[in-house]
Amino acid sequence: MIKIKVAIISDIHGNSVALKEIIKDAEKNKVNEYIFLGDQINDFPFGNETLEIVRKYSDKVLKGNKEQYLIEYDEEKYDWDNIQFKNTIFMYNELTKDNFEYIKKLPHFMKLEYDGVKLLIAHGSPESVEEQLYKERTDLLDKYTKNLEEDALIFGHTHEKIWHENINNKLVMNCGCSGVSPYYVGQAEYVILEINNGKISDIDSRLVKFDIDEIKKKILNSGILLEDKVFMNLTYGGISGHSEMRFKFLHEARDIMLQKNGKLYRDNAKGIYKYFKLYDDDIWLGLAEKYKSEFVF
Ligand SMILES: [Mn+2]
Repeated sequence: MIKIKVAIISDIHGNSVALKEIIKDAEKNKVNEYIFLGDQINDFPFGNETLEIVRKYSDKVLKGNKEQYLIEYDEEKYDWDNIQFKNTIFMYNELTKDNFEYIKKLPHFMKLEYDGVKLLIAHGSPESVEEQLYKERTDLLDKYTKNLEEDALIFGHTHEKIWHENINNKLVMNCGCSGVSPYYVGQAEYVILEINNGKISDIDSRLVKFDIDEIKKKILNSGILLEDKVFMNLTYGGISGHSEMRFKFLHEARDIMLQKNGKLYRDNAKGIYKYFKLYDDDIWLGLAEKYKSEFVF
């Protein structure tokens, strides 16, 4: 009888503090395998530290859209000087050459097998890192499971809370968001999938505490605030009980940008950057002034 415990971790977004707590919890629970579903880095500026842990624990690691941004920025060398874009450039400059070469080689999806149980893992969807498989998108979930050879389709990217369903006789699971979930304060979610005797015997949604004050200190020491304070205020706000503020800020930015320019994306954007909403500095800084009472940096 073989029992395998697989930790599935998605969307860390550079939150190395949360990742360390997840690893501790997984080790306590006798996890033998680790899977990372993409967006390991970007948003919080602790990408190298995050990748050091990811690379130590697993070779089953996917590329997310946040890794893809850096790769395409490297290829195209966009000269976008928007303040909002500085967070991406900061991470691009900070990442070691070795880590950059590592993320370049990561796959968008992977087929895995544990004791006869077959899994298809993806960041967004089996076809795209950027496609969003929300729970309500039954059309897409049906499309991707109808002819699925594997027993399970497992993904992240939408930052919904962890959910799983049986669709077309397949397990469909969104593994939530470990590093920047808008639904928890100082808590990270991940999944422990247990395979026992050739069958999935348990799906355990874990919630582990992490120290948001430690993240605040690390942000202050990182140098990112010299480039742009707004993005860090939104990201830190998102994990410290102000995700509503973050949500409202970005929606207002979107509305103003559309009213002002009639578009959200750069004309010269290619690839994944066709999805990257880039706001003018006057909008970005204007809203920062409006929301400054809720900012901590
Ligand atoms: Mn993503």
